[in-house]
Amino acid sequence: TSTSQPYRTGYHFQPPKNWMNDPNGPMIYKGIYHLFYQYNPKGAVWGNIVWGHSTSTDLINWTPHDAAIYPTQPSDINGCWSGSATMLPGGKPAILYTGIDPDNKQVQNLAVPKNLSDSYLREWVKSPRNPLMAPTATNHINASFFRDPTTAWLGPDKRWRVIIGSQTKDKGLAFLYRSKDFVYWTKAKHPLHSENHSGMWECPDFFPVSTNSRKGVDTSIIGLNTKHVLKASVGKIPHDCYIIGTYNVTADKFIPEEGSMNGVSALTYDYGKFYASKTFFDIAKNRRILLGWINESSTQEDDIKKGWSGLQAIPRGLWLDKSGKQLVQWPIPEVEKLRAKKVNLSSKLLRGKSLLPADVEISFEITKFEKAEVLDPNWTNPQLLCSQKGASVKGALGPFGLLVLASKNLKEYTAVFFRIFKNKNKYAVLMCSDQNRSSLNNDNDKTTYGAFLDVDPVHETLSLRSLIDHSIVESFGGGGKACITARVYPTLAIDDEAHLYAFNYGTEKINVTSLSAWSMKTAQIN
Ligand code: DQQ
Repeated sequence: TSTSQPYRTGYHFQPPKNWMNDPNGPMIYKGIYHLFYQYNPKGAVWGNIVWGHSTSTDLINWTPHDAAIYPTQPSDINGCWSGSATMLPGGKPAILYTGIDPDNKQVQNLAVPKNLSDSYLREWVKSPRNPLMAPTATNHINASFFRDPTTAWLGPDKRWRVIIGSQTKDKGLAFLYRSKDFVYWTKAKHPLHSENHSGMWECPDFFPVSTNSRKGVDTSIIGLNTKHVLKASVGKIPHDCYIIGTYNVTADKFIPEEGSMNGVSALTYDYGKFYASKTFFDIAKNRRILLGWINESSTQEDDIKKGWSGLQAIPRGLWLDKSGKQLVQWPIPEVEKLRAKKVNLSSKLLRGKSLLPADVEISFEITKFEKAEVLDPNWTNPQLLCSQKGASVKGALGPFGLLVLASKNLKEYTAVFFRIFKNKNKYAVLMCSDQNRSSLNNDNDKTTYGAFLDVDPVHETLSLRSLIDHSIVESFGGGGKACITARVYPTLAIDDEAHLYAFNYGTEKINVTSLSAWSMKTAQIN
């Protein structure tokens, strides 16, 4: 980074310049990880969309390649939108993606590698049969709401299945298609799943998770000791929401158990900024990895000035919590290779360390709960609660946590913190990321984010980890049970002037049981 570019990242993926949005077609092929992404080669705003391409051996350091998929056929001449990779028998990757045709209709296309012995998969050949799935006069698909094919899965009947995000009226849904050969696709009578009032389902994802291990499960595995997760990017919230349930392959239906795509009971990957995400199964390390797009919170004018827009989150491992009621996410261990100087202040509070970029882990212990404020039954919206009770509002048990990207005089800081409330005969933990004071530049969107964290502070340690990188703060509460990502643009707290503090503005004592902070080496990113 330089003084002219204080917001470019040290270890979060971004192209050298221009606009980036959704991660596309992540996969591992011959030991190489591939990340494609929605990219505008011509500027820092959305448009002219092609598939940018980078590869990596550790998902942290990346090598750039030329765009992999770009408009060449009538079926994608107005844009190559989001899609996913599937490993076909014999380890041959295939990409299904949305193309925008000459009438601006959304259709689904197939591309396969030109040369399977090139582990960088630099060139892709499109099927002469494209488009393979399209809105027609008879299938009642709205041509403006038909996009983002998932990784396909193979049923016991040897047929491939894929879902495509859509909406009819206000109902969000996932159309299901089947194919024997990956080329001829037939629409199933019923969608895999739908939900009223959830609006368009962008970038759906559908995959199994193990019920008794953190290990990932390959996408076509159905049955014993697994549940299924259906995720959709719900634009009107906007969040990546998910439902945990089971997949009945005979009926080809998803049977939901926990979560929804809308409303207060929606389970969300990340309660801050995180959208259009996608998982893939990493066969080399038997894990399921989640990638997500982190949009800017700055104005379009500022994006054009700085010449770029959009980051990718640090890849996260993802698994089913032992409660079976939610997912857990944690940054992949590869990111820890970037940890440099360790600042270990054991139980003492960290005061004003200049540390950027950084990785911080802190754990708290609460011994006296008597004074905890009572949770009002009307306080059902954690984000609202966090904005009403921001970092500067004193309480009893909290706010306590971290001030990151803080200027020395605390004119600027981003506060990531907890509050604990008494809730009947239990305690509720609120996790917040408060961007209100993050920058003296008031043109930025400084919305506060919040989530309830399913941790019992009486019997469990309450932990927080934050990955801090110039203009992004990714926070993980309770070992990854709630994640909140924020974009911030400090004007004072940059480079050596970016400090880190642990704080407790509550009246009650909170013990810091462990605190480790590392400065982070710069990753090789394009
Ligand atoms: N971004 C893509 C679409 C997708 C949206 C276009 C989600 O395919 O629905 O760039 O951010």
